[in-house]
Amino acid sequence: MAIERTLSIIKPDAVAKNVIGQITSRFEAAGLKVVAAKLVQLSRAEAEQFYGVHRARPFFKDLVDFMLSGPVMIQVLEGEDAIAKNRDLMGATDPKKAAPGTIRADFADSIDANAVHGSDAPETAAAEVAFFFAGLNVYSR
Ligand code: RTP
Ligand code: MG
Repeated sequence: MAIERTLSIIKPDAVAKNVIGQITSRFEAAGLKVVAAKLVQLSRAEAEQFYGVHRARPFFKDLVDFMLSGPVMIQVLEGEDAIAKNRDLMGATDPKKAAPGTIRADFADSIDANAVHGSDAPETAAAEVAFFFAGLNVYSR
C-alpha cells in the first residue's frame, strides 16, 4: 500500500463540541500523521468552490451555510492508504447509518452536521490539499 495524503476537515459542529483533539487522536491511533493544519473561518466563496461538485444538489445551500456556521479545523493527514483509512474512521455520511465506533457515529448529529469531511479519491485529495494549502508548508513526517 502506498503512502498517501488526504484532506480532513473537522466541521463547525465538532469544533463547537470541543472534540478536535478526540477526533485527531483517532487519526493518530490509526497511524495517520498530521502534516499540515489550520483553524479557519471559511468564506462563502471558499465553501461553495470546495463543495462545487454538489452545486446542483438540493442540499447545497444548507451544506454551504453549515460550513460557514463556525470555524473549521483543516488538516492534511499522511500515512499508508490514508484516503480510504480516513473514510473508514469517519463512517457513513448519515450518522444514523455510520458503523459503531466511527467518528460520525460518535460525534455527528445529523447528515448535515456530520462532524468531518474527508477526501474520497486520490484525485480529489490532491485537489483539496492544493486548494487549502497551496503555497504553505506540508511536512513529510
Ligand atoms: P464529505 O464530502 O463532507 O466528506 O461527506 P461525504 O463524502 O460523506 O458525502 P458527500 O456525498 O460528499 O456530501 C457532502 C456533504 O453534503 C451533505 N449531504 N446531505 N441531505 C442529503 O441527502 C445530503 N447528502 C449529502 C452531507 O453533510 C455531506 O457530508
Ligand atoms: Mg464527499
